[in-house]
Order: sequence, then structure tokens, then C-alpha cells
Amino acid sequence: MGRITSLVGRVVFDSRGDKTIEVEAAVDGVKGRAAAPAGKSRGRREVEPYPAGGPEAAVKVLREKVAPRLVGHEYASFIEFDQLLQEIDGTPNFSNIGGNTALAASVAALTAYAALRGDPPYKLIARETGQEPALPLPLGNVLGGGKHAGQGAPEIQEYLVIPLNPKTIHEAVEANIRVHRRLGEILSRRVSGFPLGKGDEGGYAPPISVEAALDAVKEAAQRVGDEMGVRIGVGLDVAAGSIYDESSRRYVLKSQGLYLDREGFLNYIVELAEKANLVYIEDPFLEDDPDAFAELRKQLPNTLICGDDLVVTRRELIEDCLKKGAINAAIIKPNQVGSLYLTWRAVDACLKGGAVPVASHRSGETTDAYLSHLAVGMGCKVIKAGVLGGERIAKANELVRISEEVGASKVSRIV
Ligand code: 2PG
Ligand code: MG
Repeated sequence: MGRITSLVGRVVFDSRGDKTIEVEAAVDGVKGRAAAPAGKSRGRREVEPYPAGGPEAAVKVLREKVAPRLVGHEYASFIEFDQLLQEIDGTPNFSNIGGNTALAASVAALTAYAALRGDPPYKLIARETGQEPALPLPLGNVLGGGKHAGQGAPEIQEYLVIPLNPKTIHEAVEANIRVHRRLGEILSRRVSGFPLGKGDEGGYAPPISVEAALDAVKEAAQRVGDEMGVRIGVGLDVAAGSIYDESSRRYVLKSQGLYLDREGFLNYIVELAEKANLVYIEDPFLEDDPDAFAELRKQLPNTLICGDDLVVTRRELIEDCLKKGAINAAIIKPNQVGSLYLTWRAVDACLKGGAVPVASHRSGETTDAYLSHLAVGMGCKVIKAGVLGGERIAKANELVRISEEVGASKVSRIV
């Protein structure tokens, strides 16, 4: 055990250049720090990221309300520490201190405690969760559209790839990078005048239709898979909330000339899934329509149907969706709930219900790599952290480092 000897915050910037909070904690004088990411396509039921006044106000709240309660406190576990954070906040959605403030404090304290003990964070997390550390499969977007890209890019937000049977984590990370590169070559050939611009998460953002995008990604994955002798699956994050038009109650894909009602969109997704042999589909419908997810699950029993905005890393929503048969995977974004402990509650619900927990970055990220420790220590079989860009590759490189202890070939399987 050790005592929290200081807890201070500062405003730094994320990969989009937006302000975010970073917290520096010390346990017995040994420091750790962590910053919070930011989402653009956010679920309605996510916690409040900041108190009124944004990151600056969060730094003040940390100084005036949080630090005085925690400095001097014996750090025993992230579970105990995070429950204290919830108590200090006193609301169900962190609206007093902000979920990003809480998360940054939670991870900073854990990191400091780990440094004090000379242990990597994933080990401490695994000890508390009772999980056997294993490396997650990297799921990364190589092409981006929707809210993460500019006008003209395809409406569906993310076109993802995932190596399914890599021998090592190196091979897995490299496979995704090679698909990204190959996709660049394919797009250069097919889209005249496209200068290989990228979206928020480092995937190419070409001015093409959804189907052309999917086709190019499928070809890149296939080619690289054949070359490397690895099966590489293709996935989509539809981020359906971003393409839904409330007034006409239609899912709108202008690039395809499609204005589809719920039924029509369901059929369309099934068609895409069959055409591209999709192994993963995230948020295919609105976050208040778990029944549509359940219908899709029935039609595509071998595809991971993953909830993001649908369940926002909340245990009770995940349990409810599992009961309804709506999902067999869930996105795990720590800042949707505001602490490591609440994140673990969500992961635990997935593991108990036989669903795949997918540890996930946000579109606005920092170069922090704690997401990788969380994935390994909590038993997330997949990590969605992008492919290229400093803030994305930071997570992949951390997995490589962690693998030196855990074993490079100890990579999870989903099929
Ligand atoms: C998503 C994420 C991350 P954002 O929808 O899954 O890829 O986007 O962080 O903008 O919510
Ligand atoms: Mg999503």
C-alpha cells in the first residue's frame, strides 16, 4: 500500500487539438499520469465528460473538491479508489466532477501505484479482476467517413480490419498496417485526384460511396491476408445515430441514393455483410432500438454484432441487451462511464454473458497507452485503437511491450 501524496490536473490537447484534462497523481511521491480522450459520435447515455466550464473547470474541481478528499488516502485498489471518486461526485453520471476528470484521476493513481510497486499497470488490473492476462486482437479502421471525416467521404463511419489467426501480436499489428498501406495504393489507382487525405482516426477518407469503400478495404485485406498467410476479417462501425434523419425517420446514405426505413436498412446491412463477408458490425441501428440489433443477430449468427452507443460501457445496459439477444460484443470505452471500476463492471457483464468485450479508443485521443493495459488486464479479446497515427500506434506499441512478459503468441481468438 501507499499514500496518495498529490493529485493535480492540467489542460492539455488531444489529437484533434481540442482541450482535455490530464491528471498527475503521486503515491508515496512516485508519479503517474493520464489524460482523457474525447468522442465525436457520442451516445446519449454517456456520463458528462466535464462539469460546466469544460476542462478548465475540471482542473479547478479536481483541485478544490477531489484532491482535498484523496490526498493522504491509502491507495489500496482501483476498485476502492474509483468508488471513492463516485462518492465524491455524488451523481449517477459524474455531472459534478466530470467523467473525464474521474477517469484521468483513476488511471493516474493506478499508474503511480504500479510505478511504486515496479509492476506494469496491466498486472495490477489483472490481479484485481482475476483475469489471466492475454493479448487482444487489434481491430483498426483503415478508412473513415461520417462524423470523423469531411464532406464527400462515405457516410458510414468506420471500415475496419482484424487479423483472426495471427501467430504473434507483432504479426497482428503488422497485418493491419500493411492493409492500410495497400488500401492507399488501391485508392490512388481507383479514385482519381484523391491525395490520400485521412480522417480523425488515421483511416483514409476518400470521396467515394459506402460500397466502393467497403470493396476497396475488402480487396486490401484479402491481398495482405494471402501474402502473410493470415485470415484478415473486415468490419464496419455504422455509428447509425450519425446517419439517421429524425424528420423523415430514415437511415440516409446519400452517396448510394438510399433513404431507408428500419426494415430496409436491416436488409441493406445484411446485404453488405454477405457481400464483404463482414465479421464485425458495430452500432448498425439507433441506440434506442435493441430489437433491430436482435433481428440482425438472428440473420447473421456468425457475425459479431457490437453495441457502442447502444450500451455506452454500462453494465446494466449490456446485461439488458444480452438478455434481449441484441449483441454478442460490446464496445468498452472507459470515458463513457468515467472510471476503471465502472469499466470493469461492464467488461465483467460481457464475460459472464458470453459476449466479446472490445476495448476502444475515441476519435479524439492522446498518446497515452493505458487502454492496452486495460484490455490485457480485464480480458478484452479485441482492442479497437486505430492503425496509424501517433496516438493510435502508441496503443499497438504498448501491446508489443506487454507481450514481452505475457508472451507474444498469447493472442486471443474470437472465432
Ligand atoms: C466510435 C468512436 C471511436 P467517437 O464511434 O466507436 O471509433 O468514435 O470516439 O467519435 O465516439
Ligand atoms: Mg462506435
